[in-house]
Amino acid sequence: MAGKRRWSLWPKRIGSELNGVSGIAGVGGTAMGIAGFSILAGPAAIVLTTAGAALAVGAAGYAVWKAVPPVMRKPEDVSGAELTLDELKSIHPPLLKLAVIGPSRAGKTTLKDRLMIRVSSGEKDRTQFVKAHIVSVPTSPPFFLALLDGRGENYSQQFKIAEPADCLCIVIDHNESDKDATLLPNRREKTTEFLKRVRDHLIEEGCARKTWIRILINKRDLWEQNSADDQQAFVDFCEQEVTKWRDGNFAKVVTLARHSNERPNDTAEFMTLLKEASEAI
Ligand SMILES: Nc1nc2c(ncn2[C@@H]2O[C@H](COP(=O)(O)OP(=O)(O)O)[C@@H](O)[C@H]2O)c(=O)[nH]1
Ligand SMILES: [Mg+2]
Repeated sequence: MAGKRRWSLWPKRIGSELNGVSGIAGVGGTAMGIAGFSILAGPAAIVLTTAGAALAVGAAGYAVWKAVPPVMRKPEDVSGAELTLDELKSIHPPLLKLAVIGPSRAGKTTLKDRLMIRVSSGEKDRTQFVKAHIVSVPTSPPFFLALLDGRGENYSQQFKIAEPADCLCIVIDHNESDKDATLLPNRREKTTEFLKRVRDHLIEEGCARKTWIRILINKRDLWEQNSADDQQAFVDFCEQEVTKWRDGNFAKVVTLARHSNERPNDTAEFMTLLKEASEAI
């Protein structure tokens, strides 16, 4: 039903609001009131006490009002929208959360744009903040999921989206360039380090096992230009990385695919995976 709120969340939300800024104002107001009452005498005490009480009551009232749970929205009402992780909590029924993680410039945002059938903004508009993008998967009826994207170089953003996600798409590549086919050893080191940091974080936080993890070896339009032997060595490296996720039992299923955001068939294949995910729910 439109306009519904989850009132059961209200008391907890009031608690956190009171702990915040309005709570501090409330305490300050109470202190002012007590000070006015106990230290001063005459009209000054009355003025200070009244002002303190008013501030405390006002702050508490503001906290209670601010804590009113947001109106629940239906997935279809937010299709194509960009939400914060907090706003995502007001979608009912809850959406499947897919975090797209990977080193900076691996092609995460481009993949998101392709899935949302959007022209990629490319260099002009680098990812700044964590966002949940609502993707409509073309099933009948359509299936909506929240694709979480953040800055690759900002590890805390990567952790923040990997943690609550039901599924992970890990985008890796051979070179941070969008034109250079050279298989760079230092990009491998960066990838290994990045993936280890994410796994360590998921272990530390005791995160639940993901439903699935898909690792995309992106930019194959470039790295497949190398000799067969060099390509094989690169794919072997990627497979070793996949093994670490499998051995660590981070998901029920961990799969690897060669991918390019420049190839519509590859995006279509990823969309098929999302359709299968919708059927599994
Ligand atoms: N050649 C090629 N370039 C790509 C591919 N995917 C992304 N890029 C380019 O790589 C750069 C970084 O992509 P972006 O999606 O912003 O990376 P993010 O930092 O992981 O979000 C951009 O210039 C993209 O156009 C791909 O599959 N092939
Ligand atoms: Mg990005």
